[in-house]
Amino acid sequence: ADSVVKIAVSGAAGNIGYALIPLLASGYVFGDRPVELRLLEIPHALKALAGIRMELIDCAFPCLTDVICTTDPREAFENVDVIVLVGGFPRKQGMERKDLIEANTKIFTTMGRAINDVASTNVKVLVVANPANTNCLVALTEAASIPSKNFCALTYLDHQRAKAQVAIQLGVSTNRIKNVTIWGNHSNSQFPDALTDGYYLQDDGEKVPLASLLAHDLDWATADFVTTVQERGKHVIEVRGASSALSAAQASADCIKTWLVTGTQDGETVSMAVYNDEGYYGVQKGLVFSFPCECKDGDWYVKTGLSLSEFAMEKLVITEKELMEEREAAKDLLSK
Ligand code: NAX
Repeated sequence: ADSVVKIAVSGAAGNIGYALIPLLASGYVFGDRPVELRLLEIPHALKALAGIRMELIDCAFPCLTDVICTTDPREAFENVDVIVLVGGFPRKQGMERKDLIEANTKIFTTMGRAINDVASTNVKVLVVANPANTNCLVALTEAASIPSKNFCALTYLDHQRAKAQVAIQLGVSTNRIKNVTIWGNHSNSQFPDALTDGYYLQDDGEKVPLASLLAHDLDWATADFVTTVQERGKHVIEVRGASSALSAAQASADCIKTWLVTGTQDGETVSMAVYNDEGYYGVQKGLVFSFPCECKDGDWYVKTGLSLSEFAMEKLVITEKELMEEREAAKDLLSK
């Protein structure tokens, strides 16, 4: 029989947690492998978490072997295969970004140290909580004994948002859009890119470049499209009255599945924010930056050799600058 996949989820009683946990427990991500869940929360959410545990029992998922609820990151992370860090300090009205970074750097320092001390060196960590790229950087820096390749931050939701907008514009179904890229930060500074060579529409056996299909729509592809994707999260909050949770959970599950279970299809890439140890595309080393990635056998590889326009390079510099500022703000705290 297959070995049990042990998965820890922090912030498990929150909005995204509530939508993500069933995707992990039902076999959507890991097929019929048995799953053990470690659900991590802060004390005030422990009662709600106990309620989620009751609901999980009532789902009678055939693959779910155990659900452990805890407030101790060490208990949650010990010997697990996958960690999804969804729990963080939310941005409150009037809060400045530097306050958000401060509150979350503390949390992610704790997470990183616990991962360092008790997790297996093969553990894979997906950071969802904002500011996602910098939280991921803090965690992997603190978890010095774990390879940085084992971490990523979620930009898959932005990737799917970008594909969906291109599909709507072209009047085709989203699953026929192959490859777009979210470059940089999971924030408004990100660069959603639909025009680089190698992005295409799958049309029966034929691959039609998006750049040629969008040639008459360049104003849209370089302006409206970019801001729509950048501001999609904000727009969902305005309309729904709460931040994206269903789509964020689905993207988290799909990111884990692509990274760790299925890999990417031949010729296809997904967007993942990963530790830039190589200086890919001229981006400063040492940032967690979203790139087009291929996944195989549980590892990601940044797809290199795409030929970026001058316009794209300018956009990359903007989001790189923001990530450098975030890193500086977090570093100041780390050194204290
Ligand atoms: P919620 O506030 O509903 O849930 C967060 C949960 O985390 C709460 O239950 C809270 O008790 C818990 N928590 C806080 N500090 C913790 C700690 N130190 N240890 C363990 N648990 C802790 O937020 P939700 O809507 O679920 O969003 C979660 C995070 O995802 C936020 O940071 C949000 O900004 C971020 N998002 C990231 C996205 C992405 O694409 N990367 C998109 C959606 C979302 O905005």
